[in-house]
Order: sequence, then structure tokens, then C-alpha cells
Amino acid sequence: MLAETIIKQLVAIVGEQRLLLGDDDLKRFGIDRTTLWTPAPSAVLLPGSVAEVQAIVRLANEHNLAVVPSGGRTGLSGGAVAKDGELVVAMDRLNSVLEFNPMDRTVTVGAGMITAQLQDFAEQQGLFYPVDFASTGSSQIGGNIATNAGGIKVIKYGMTRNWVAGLKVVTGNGDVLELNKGLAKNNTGYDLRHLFIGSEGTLGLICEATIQLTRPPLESSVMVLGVAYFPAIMDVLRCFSTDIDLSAFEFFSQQALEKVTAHRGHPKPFETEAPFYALLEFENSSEAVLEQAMAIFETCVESGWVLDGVLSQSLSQASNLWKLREDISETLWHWKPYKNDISVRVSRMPEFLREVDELVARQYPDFEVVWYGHIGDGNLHLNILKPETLEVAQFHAKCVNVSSEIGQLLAKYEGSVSAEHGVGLLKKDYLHYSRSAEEMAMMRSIKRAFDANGILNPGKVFDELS
Ligand code: 2HG
Ligand code: ZN
Repeated sequence: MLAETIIKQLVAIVGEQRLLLGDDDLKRFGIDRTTLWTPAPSAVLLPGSVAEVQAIVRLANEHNLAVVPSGGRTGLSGGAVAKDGELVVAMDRLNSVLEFNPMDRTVTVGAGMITAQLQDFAEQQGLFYPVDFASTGSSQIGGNIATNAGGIKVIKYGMTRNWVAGLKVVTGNGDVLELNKGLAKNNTGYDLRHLFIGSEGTLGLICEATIQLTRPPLESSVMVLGVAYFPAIMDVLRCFSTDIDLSAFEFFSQQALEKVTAHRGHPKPFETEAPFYALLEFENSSEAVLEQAMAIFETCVESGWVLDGVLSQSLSQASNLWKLREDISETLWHWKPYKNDISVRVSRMPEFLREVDELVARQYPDFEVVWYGHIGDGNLHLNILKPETLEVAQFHAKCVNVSSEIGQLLAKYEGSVSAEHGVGLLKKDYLHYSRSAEEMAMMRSIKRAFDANGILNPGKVFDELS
């Protein structure tokens, strides 16, 4: 419960309509896509300017109030969860285009702009914003930056980080910083912009971003291939990526396909059943590219890696094939899955796949395990489905044990315990498998420099300022 005097001061900053205290609002704004925590913020604030954000942070410092920055809350690691009476500062109103520069091909937007709106804006200008994933309809650009969102085109375009040319942030100390100012070249010491990208709201609140846009791709073709056995996916990737500039290389298991077709009513790509499927996308720049893709497909069949396949013949067929992959995550919510989002270098994937597959089969003999992900980036989403008969807490306890084993395996392969979803609350106990004690100490020092009182998103990524 917030003291009356504090409520009055917050109202003086944002106005009465922009301070939400009702139960429904607290529940809605206090949680992301995770289901393990109960939202319990003390208030939700909807600032309308950078100055208002700054005033909130200064007040929070004065009264030692914790602040949780909030975007579209589509995160999967609890980074936007407010469960301990925090102030949620939601960026929804900072959502406009502030400046478009056609010469630089950059656009400066408020952090609350929805990702799909940014993609649409780019398209209207004859340009392209290439970071893409299933939740673009509700995720916000500020949240994408705070979590360095990845998605389905990373193999060609990289993560969100690659597209941030400038940031305006309010640090935890209440200072406004303008970082990099849209420059393509700027070697003037530490690039603080990159510290904020992926910092999950622990260093500052991202208020505005200057985003680099690019030329739109040519029309693309999509192939879905039925793969005969798990490691063969990597052979297929090697063959295609040697000769073709892929814009996506995704995979999913037969279980994932079964669930997504049954629950969404999507047709299967072909009759032949395969244990795994690969989805490839490439620009359809000439007849020669298509012929080459078909020739590689034949080679993959002859080598026994691929059982069947389909190549899209129209844009609508391509988009239907994409749905088989993109709708998996949403479909699986039905089973309250425990999510792993892990990565290793692509070159180590064949070896790693064998070991992780063996570990999962040994540790989860009674659980349904659904494999999918951005395997072309070395990134697996391993979803363990909760058996109906098991309580959430018991299920989670079992998964936590296995995650430690997966963490050890990742440490052996020098991989990551969170490839693209961030650490938040869900992965912080596993961070040490990917980051050394020295790195963790440096991260704490950096946190202290930007947020001396530790008011910003406390308990996310790592615990306490020791
Ligand atoms: C995806 O690739 C998303 O579909 C979600 O990153 C993954 O829900 C998941 O585990
Ligand atoms: Zn993903």
C-alpha cells in the first residue's frame, strides 16, 4: 500500500487518470507471459513524457520505492513481473513516431510503440524493420530493446541490438542520457547504448529509440522439410546455407506439429510423417536460386536426411507454412510448459544435440517434451509439458532439477542458458552456468553505477547488490 502523500506526489507528476490502483489494472500490468508469480504491484503509472518518467524515478529514489519498467509484457522470463508492491511504469503512451529521416533510413519512436506498428511504418516508407517474431502485435519496441529480442530472422539480420542507432533513457539515478544519437560511426569511448540493450530494465527506463531501417527483401520462398533424425537437421542446414542466403532456418518436432495442427486447424505440410521438420526461407531472387534449392533438396533426400518436403508456390502458402512454426508457443500454453531457451555455437550443435537429447530422455521419461526453435542460430526452445495430474509446484520442482543438469551441459559446451528470452526471474539461478563470477561482479558494479539505490527492477537478472 502506498502512503497517501506519495500517491499525491505521483498524481502531481502524471495526473489522476494516469495512476491506476484498481485490482484488474494491478493484475494486468504486474505480469508478463509467465505463470509462476502472482502480480502485486502497488500502482501502475502511465507517463506521457520523458520528463514525467524522470520525475517518477527521482521520487522513487527519495522514498526508496522499487520500479518495474513495463512494455508489452510478452516476455517469457518474468522480467516485467511486479510481485512485491513495486511501481509499474508502463510506456504505453510514449508510442509515437518522433522523427523519420529518409536519408539515414532511421526512425525515432517512443518506447511504447508496438513492434508491428514500427514494421508497418517502415513498409509505408518503402523500407523494412527486420526483427520479427510471433508477438509483434503486442510487444513494444522498448521491451524488445530491453530484452534484445531475437526471433525468426536472426540468421540473416541479427538481434534487436543490430538495429538500435540511438537511445534516450532515464537511468535508475534519474539522469536522462542520449546515447549514440543515430550515428553510424562513433568511436568515442564506451558505447553505453549497448549496456542498456538487453539490460532488462535494471539500469534505466528506455524512453525513446532511434531505429535503423533497411531495404525490404525480395519476395521470399518457404520450404518445409521432413527430417529423418535429429542430427540430420544440421546436415540440412549446412547444405542449404553453403549455397543459399537463408533468411530463416527453424525447426520443430512431430509433437509440435501434431499440437499446432490439432489446436489451430492448420493443414499439415505433407502426408509423410517425420520426427522433425525444418522450415527454411530465402529470397526468391531468380529461377536459378529456386533450381539450386530443389537440387539441394534432392541431395538431402538421397543422403537419407530428408523424407519429404514442400516449397511454397504463393505468398499465402508461404504464410501458412510459417504458421506451423509461429503458432507453436501460443498453442503450448494450454499445457503450462516449463520453457528452456538455450543456445550453443552452431558448429557445436550436432554434438550438443546428442547429449541434450539423451539427458532429456533420461530425466523426463514420463513428460512430454516438445522441441522447436531457431536451430540455424544454435537456439533450441525445449518446452516440457505439465502432465495434467501433476501440481504446478511439483512439476516446476522437477523441471528445476533438470535445468541444473542442462545448465552444466551448457557450461561444458560454452553455451547460453538464455539465448533470446532474457534472464528475468526465471533464469537467474542458472546465470552462473553462462557467466563467470568475475563477469557477474562487473555486472553488479555496472548496475550500481546507473542505479545506486537499486530501485530499478530489483531481483531481476541477478540478486542484491552485494
Ligand atoms: C518462439 O521462438 C518464441 O516461438 C517462444 O521465442 C518460444 O515459447 C517459447 O518457448
Ligand atoms: Zn524463439
